[in-house]
Formats: sequence, structure tokens, C-alpha cells
Amino acid sequence: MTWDHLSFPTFNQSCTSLLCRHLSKQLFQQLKSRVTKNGFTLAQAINSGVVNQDSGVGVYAGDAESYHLFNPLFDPIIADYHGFSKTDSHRSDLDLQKLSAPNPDPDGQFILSTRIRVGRNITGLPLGPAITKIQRNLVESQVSGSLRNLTGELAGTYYPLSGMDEAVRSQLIADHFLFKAGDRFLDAAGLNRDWPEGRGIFHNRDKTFLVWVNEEDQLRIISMQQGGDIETVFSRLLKAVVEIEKTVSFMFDSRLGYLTSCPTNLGTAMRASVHIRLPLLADDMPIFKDIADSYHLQIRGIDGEHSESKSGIFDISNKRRLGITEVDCVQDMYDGVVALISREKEL
Ligand code: ADP
Ligand code: CIR
Repeated sequence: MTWDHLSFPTFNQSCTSLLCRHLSKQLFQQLKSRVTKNGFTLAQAINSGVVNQDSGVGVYAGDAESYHLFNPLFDPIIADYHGFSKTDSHRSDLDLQKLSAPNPDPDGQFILSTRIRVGRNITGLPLGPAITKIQRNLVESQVSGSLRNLTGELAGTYYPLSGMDEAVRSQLIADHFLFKAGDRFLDAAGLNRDWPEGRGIFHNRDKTFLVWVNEEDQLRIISMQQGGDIETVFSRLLKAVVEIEKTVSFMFDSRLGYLTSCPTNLGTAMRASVHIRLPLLADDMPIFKDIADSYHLQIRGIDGEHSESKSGIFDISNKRRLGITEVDCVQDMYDGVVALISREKEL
């Protein structure tokens, strides 16, 4: 679906995105002429959700200013997704001691792997949808330079996507370490411009600590490993974030927390997930979805967002990221996973 960017877009009857639910004709008229200092417009912010009518959300920010200039649209979407109202404020808590998440599956019957990531973007630059090629390349050199100083378990190597061997790239994606190319949601948001230049992946020897550079956010800092040892994965991530923040300053807003290109990632920008085998719940999706909703979980497929589940294996993660702390994000995921495992055992 294409549109002229000037007139109110048409939404299909079947569209359920937060964009189509919150963008009225009147709001479109009110916001359509606004432009941020980086030249980002309403049309660019909503293009992904207009072009991809199966979007769940459908909007992206081009810079920190977008969240203020277009707030009559962003605020209700943020409130809807995170349950975060205009008067709420964000709070960070990285204290591992406050997390209670012993391995929910010590026998390895259900959980295949655990992954926790945060998104980060550099202070003073546009976000990915509005960044220039020169700025993106600058991010890559600054971040890869900073990562080079990491030591011990976090020490690793940066691999640019440009010139990466195709077999190596495909294997990294298949093993769930690297982002895919050509995502149509990101594409319509302007996030795939100049691909693959400026993009890459850093990882340590064991691929338990990884950083994606210039994908949906400028950095995705990731800790992951096989099995269900959530506390070790969280602890490694915290260590990495603290180290990286010593040399790079990240965009942070007192109300919205860490700023990210997609409003679903605001706040902590944290997604804590397990890959988990739940074949019996998979056959009873209404119950599965009910438990997921009551524990604020999101169900994704095995290859990440917008993918399908295979062999009864799902990606289960915290849905809320804003207005709750990092510890709460992981606790949401843990509590929900314990409930899912208990139900799977009953079935
Ligand atoms: P993001 O987590 O950055 O929002 P995706 O949903 O696209 O993005 O997931 C990125 C990759 O991480 C995908 O390959 C996905 O399968 C993988 N992944 C997510 N959670 C886990 C997990 N718990 N174990 C292993 N791989 C995972
Ligand atoms: C969509 O709207 O479906 C995509 N732009 C992705 C939204 C982010 N996903 C999510 O629910 N956390």
C-alpha cells in the first residue's frame, strides 16, 4: 500500500494497530505540518504502520524531539502499550539483588535459552529513522572503538556487515545471534537506508555477550546463553551496560527513560526472553494467551518478532518496558514463565 504522505491515510477494516486506533483525521491535520530540527515529519513517523497494515504498533520516532512534537499521537500509543499515563514517570533499578529468579527449569525440560537485551541511542544524534549516512557511520566507529576496550568475559570482536561472508551471516541469523536483513516494518520506517553500511555485530568468544550496531536502535546490548539461568544472563548484561556507559552517553528523558526509535522500547528498552517449548499450551492458544496477558508477557515466534512458532517453541518476553524498572521487566518474564511451565505440566 502506498500513500501520498499529504492526505489522511486509508486504514483497512482489519487493521488493529495502535496507529490506526489513535490517529484520527483531526489529529493528522493538527500534526501533518510539524517538522523536527532533523527534518522528521509525521508522515515519516507513521509510514511503517500505513504501508504495513498488519503492524501491531505502526509508529517510529526520528529523534528525541519527535516524542515531544508529535506527542498528541505518541502519548496515547505509549499509554496503550505500556499502561503508562501522562502523569507517570520512569524509574531505573539495576540492582541484581532485588531480582528473585532462580532457574525455573533446572532439568532443562522446557527452556532452551535465555536472552536479555536493551536498546540504546547516542545523545545528540537523530534516531535511526532520521539519521544520515555520515552520522550512522560515526556511531559505528564510536561504538566499535568503545567496545574494543572491554575485557574479561566481555572482550570480543566487532564484525561489520559490509563484506561479511554470506554463509557466516546466515548462520549467525539462524543461531539467533544476528538481526535479519530487509525487515519490511523497519524498511518503511527508513531504518534500512544505506544497508548494509554502518551496521555490524560485536560478540565475545562464546557469543554470550553481543552488541548489534545500527539496527532498529544504534545499539542493542545483548546477554544470552543456553538454558534458564536468568540471573546470570541479567548480571552479565548489567556489567556490560555499566562498562559501555563509561565511554558513551545515551539519550535519556526524565519522563520516558531511554529513548528508542520504536515507542514500545522506551523506558528500560529491555526485553527479557526465553525460548521455551510448550507444545500442550500451543494446542490451547486461548489459555496460553490468557496467562500471557495476565503476566504482561508477549508471545513471539522462534525467529523473533513477526515470526512463527516452530515445534511448539515460543519466544516469551516482558511486554512492558516503561514505568517499570529493569528488575521488574525480568521479574515479569520470570513470574510468567513459572506460571506457563506450571500450566504446561498440568495439561
Ligand atoms: P529484539 O529482541 O531485539 O526485539 P527480535 O524479536 O527480532 O528482536 O529477536 C532477535 C533475535 O533474538 C531473533 O533471532 C530471536 O530468535 C532471538 N532471540 C530472542 N529471544 C531469544 C532467546 N531467549 N534465546 C535465543 N534467541 C532469542
Ligand atoms: C509493528 O508495529 O508491528 C512493528 N513496527 C514492531 C513494533 C514493536 N513490537 C513490539 O510489540 N514490541
